[in-house]
Order: sequence, then structure tokens, then C-alpha cells
Amino acid sequence: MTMAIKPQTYRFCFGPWNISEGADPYGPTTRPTQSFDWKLAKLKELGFDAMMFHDDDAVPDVDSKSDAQITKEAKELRKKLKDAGIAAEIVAPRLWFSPMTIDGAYTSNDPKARQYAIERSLRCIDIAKIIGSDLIVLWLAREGTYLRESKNGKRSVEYLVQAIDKMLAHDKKIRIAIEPKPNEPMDIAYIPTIGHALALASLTQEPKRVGALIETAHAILAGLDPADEIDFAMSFGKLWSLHLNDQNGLKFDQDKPFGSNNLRLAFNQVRALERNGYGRRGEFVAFDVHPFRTTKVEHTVDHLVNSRRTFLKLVEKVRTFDEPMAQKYIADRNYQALDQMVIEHLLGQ
Ligand code: GLO
Ligand code: MG
Repeated sequence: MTMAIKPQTYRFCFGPWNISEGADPYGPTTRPTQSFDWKLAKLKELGFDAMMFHDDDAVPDVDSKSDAQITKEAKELRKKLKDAGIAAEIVAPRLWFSPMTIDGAYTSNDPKARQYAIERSLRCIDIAKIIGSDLIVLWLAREGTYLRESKNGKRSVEYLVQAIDKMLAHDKKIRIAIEPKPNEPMDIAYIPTIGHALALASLTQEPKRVGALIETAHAILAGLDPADEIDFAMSFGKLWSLHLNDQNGLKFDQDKPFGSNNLRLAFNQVRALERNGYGRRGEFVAFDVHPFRTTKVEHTVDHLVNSRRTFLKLVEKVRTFDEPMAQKYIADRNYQALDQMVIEHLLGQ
């Protein structure tokens, strides 16, 4: 007799930056800024389970504060989260804003900038510990170039490994999840895919504590199928967090609602998560999505609600997919029929 496996139930989160104001490179904001407390209350009201943080979402203006002040404010946040019954999923050092990191953070050509980046990352770890997260996300935003001759690629890999090793040594419990992205803000980034992230992990002192975060839009920008990236990372037991969203082809990072552009790709991502048991080790499903610029203030959280709704509907679609029939078509190499079966399943027929 086979034991019935309880279907996975998912836990969801988003970050304060996901309730954004509509600015783009060509125009100003279109909605007012909501306070952190408003966002936290909304997150709870909408039934999400956790919040993602940048270090300066947790402690604003972190660079200008003393260690004692950072500790005090992080503890205040811990209390706020505890009172709300909301977990802190990840903390990510925001290494792309400072005047110190114009030419990169860990891979800057300026040793002072590299030092700044490492010190800020260690502070980020301290904040994460206080607010109750053991997962540091590295989105390596400025670790790349506008022209390749300006940096040495091999040295850049060494710098990245050194920086990660310093973080691992700073705290023996934290884990690091690298969030790859192939371009934007840089012309070309050094760690564009999950394969690169995991290869980088293998060069560190403790590869076991270095894993990955996949974002749908970033995989699409790399010309890859996000579902394949999920399967790849999970084959190594390395998918520790996830940013679901969507992207209309190779343009700027759009962070559209999950499934907005590529319903079938979204279906396949959920299939990959289901077959690999994502969430069984406590991983969260995060939506790294933004409202459209046109969104009115009264609809400012709808992209989050809708992304979760689409996700849950796709979980149902995955669980009701006629697998024996699919296997029959596969055995017969009748991919034409398989294709139509998927389309009609998604159409609800
Ligand atoms: C931008 C990234 C960004 C990160 C976040 C956490 O392209 O997706 O939203 O996920 O800063 O590091
Ligand atoms: Mg992201």
C-alpha cells in the first residue's frame, strides 16, 4: 500500500517595494507612498504569511546609523512582526543605491567600495538574525559592466567568492541565496543564471550554505524557461526562495503579475514546484511584482492578490492535469495531441 502524500500547501510573501508608486525612467510617481506600517497591515489583512526585506527596509538609512542604533531599530521591527504574526522571510543588502557602489559592490575596481559592500552585507546579516531570518538574498545588481574591458571577469569571480566567504564566516547559521539576473541595471551581469549561481556556490568555503532564488522575469530575460531553472536548482536541493512574476520578452524587467503574459510558462513553473515539493522545507512563494504605472491608488495591492489567486488556480490546474493521458501521448510520441491537451486544460475545457 502506498502512503498518500498530503498535497503541499503554500505560504506566501512580498516585500515593501512591491507596493510601489509607479515611477519609471521617463516619468515620476503616479501613486502616493504608503508607510511601512500600512504595508504590513495590508500584508496581514490579505492573508500573506511573511515579508521580505532589504536591510534598509528593516532599518531605514542603515548607512548613517551606529551598530547600537541598528540593533535597537531591528529589535523594534522584530516586535512589530511578532505582534502582527508575520515572519521575516529574507533580508537582502541593498548594494546598488549608494554612491560607493556606482561601479559595482563586491566587484568594484575600487577596494574601498568592495570593503563598503562587505561591511554593509555583514550588517545585513546582523539585522536578519535579529528579525528572525537565516536567509540572506544577494541580488548582484551592479556586479557586471557597461563595457567588459573595464573589469576582469576572473577577478570578479574571486571577489564574489571572497565576499560570500566573509558572510559565511560572520555567522555560522545564515544561508545565502543568490538571485541571478542577466542584465539591468548593468549591460551584462556576471551571474546571469542559476547554473552560474550554483557554480559560484561551489567555490565558497561552505557550498552547503549557498543556494539560489529564482525570479521568473530574470530567467526569461536570460532567454531561459523559468520552469527549467526551477527543476535545475531543485535537482541540487538549492531553491531556497522564489520570486514569481512575469515578463513580456526581452525588454526591461517588468515584474508583471504572475501569469500575466505567459500563462503556460506559469503553469509549467507551478508543475515544477509541485513535482519537486517546493515549500516542504519551509520555503515561501514570494511575488516580486509591481502595480502597473496606470494603477489607481485604490487598486494598489491588486497585483499581489491577483498573483496569489492565479498561483492557486494553477496549483489546481496542475493537480487536475490528466497525467495518465499525457503519458499515453508521450509514449506514442504524439506531442501534437499533448500540446492541445495542455491548451484545452488551461482553457478549462
Ligand atoms: C530586481 C530584483 C529585486 C530583488 C530584491 C531582493 O530585479 O528582482 O526586486 O529581488 O531587491 O534582493
Ligand atoms: Mg526579485
